[in-house]
Amino acid sequence: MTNNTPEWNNFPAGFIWGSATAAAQVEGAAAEDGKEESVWDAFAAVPGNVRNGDTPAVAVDHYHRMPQDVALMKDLGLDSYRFSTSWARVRPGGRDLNRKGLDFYSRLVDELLEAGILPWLTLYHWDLPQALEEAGGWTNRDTAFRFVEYAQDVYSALGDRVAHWTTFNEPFCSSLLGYGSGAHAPGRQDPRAAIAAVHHQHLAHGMAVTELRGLGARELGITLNLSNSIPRDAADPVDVEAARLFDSLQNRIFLDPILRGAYPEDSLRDLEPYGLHELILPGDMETIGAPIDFLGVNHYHDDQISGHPDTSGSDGHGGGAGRPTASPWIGAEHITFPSRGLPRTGMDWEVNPGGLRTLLLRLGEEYPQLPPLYITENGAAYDDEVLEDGSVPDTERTRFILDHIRAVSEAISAGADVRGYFVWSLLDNFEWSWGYSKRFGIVRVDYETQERTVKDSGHAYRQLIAAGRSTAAAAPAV
Ligand code: PNW
Repeated sequence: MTNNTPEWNNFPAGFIWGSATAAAQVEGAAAEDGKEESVWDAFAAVPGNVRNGDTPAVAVDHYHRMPQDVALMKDLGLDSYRFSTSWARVRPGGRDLNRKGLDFYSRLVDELLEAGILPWLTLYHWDLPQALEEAGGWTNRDTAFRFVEYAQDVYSALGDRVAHWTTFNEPFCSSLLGYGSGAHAPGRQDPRAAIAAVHHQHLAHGMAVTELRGLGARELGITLNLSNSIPRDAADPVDVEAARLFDSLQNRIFLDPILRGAYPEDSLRDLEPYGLHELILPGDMETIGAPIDFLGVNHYHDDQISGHPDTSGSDGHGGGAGRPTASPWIGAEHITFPSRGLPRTGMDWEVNPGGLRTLLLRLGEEYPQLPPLYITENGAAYDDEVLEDGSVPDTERTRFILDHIRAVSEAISAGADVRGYFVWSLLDNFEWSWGYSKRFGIVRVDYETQERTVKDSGHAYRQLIAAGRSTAAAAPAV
């Protein structure tokens, strides 16, 4: 397959090609230089929560191998590196600043700038200090205020060198999976707590945007994991209603408050039994709707939804990898995800690149005040094979990435304002409740030796970026 469609070369000048990771997934050094436990350290310490008893304690040792990892990014030709700062490293107990922890990120940013790589910083990629969880975590409104203090610390140390600031990564996961289904840390299974976590993370986002804007931040945004909600049978009212509920919980309860300063009417009605109304204090929605400069979109799969019991072998969804989980679909626990018979990745997620194009175009149609978009994560887990010469011929991942990049290109041709694309992930890493059993990297990590090897997908991505730079027509063949 050669990707020589006319759309292939229409990426706008300055389009950012990057790759992403998150602190808890790569850093390790979980108890070093003053870092204390995050909810993920605590969650992983409980047997059964994470596949094979894996923990983020060592991960891929990025904390110690950071300069080599930045050299690797440079070698791949990345324009930008999307990483997160660990709250439990910067403010270990959630309250006092740990200068040594913050210094790590300062060194990382210097190293990136030295290599000509744009730092793209996310403040919250799920590693809440455990001490704050013990005070109620995201069910406690006070946590939003603690978040703003942490954001101020990071901004005052790095604001002179980092232009792109993302408040939250996928609040869906850190609220509905963390407090609703229990598949993610802190592992609570309480629908009211999950809804409180949604609202308080929104509030923390809005307050931090206002605060950092006041301090001079130039590019502020949030990253959401969005997914199409396709009714199994558009003529079946049961499926249509299930798709509405899914869309509300997966997409619109995040998009609408942030882009319109209001929860959707139907979501407010659906979630009244779980206390959403009572959580909203005067002024909250204006705070949450503070203007942002970009929206990050993470996309892995799109979803066919039904309101009927599933008989077709459900597409893998939101489930945990070990412990029994509840449904994250608060008030819509009955919805199912019938298979469409599409190929699946190692996460059991169906592959449908055209879904990304549809999603990007829908955002533009439904949200007139939509800021520029960046694909902040897209990628796939597969079981990689390592050949005797050490190479990793990950053909399926390569195809997945290139097909999705083509979908982005098609969306741009059709009018979507997309300005960058970040592959998830730079390195194989700690895949949350799946531990180290799922590999998303374009670079393989040997977990015994910590040796890094660029996979074929990494080579293809390097070639694609280089081709774009030289404006050559050639895209890598798969
Ligand atoms: C995202 N789900 O996580 C995250 O932002 C990454 O940290 C992660 O490694 C990547 O996608 C791959 O999973 C998700 O169960 C984890 O619906 C779980 C779900 C969605 C996103």
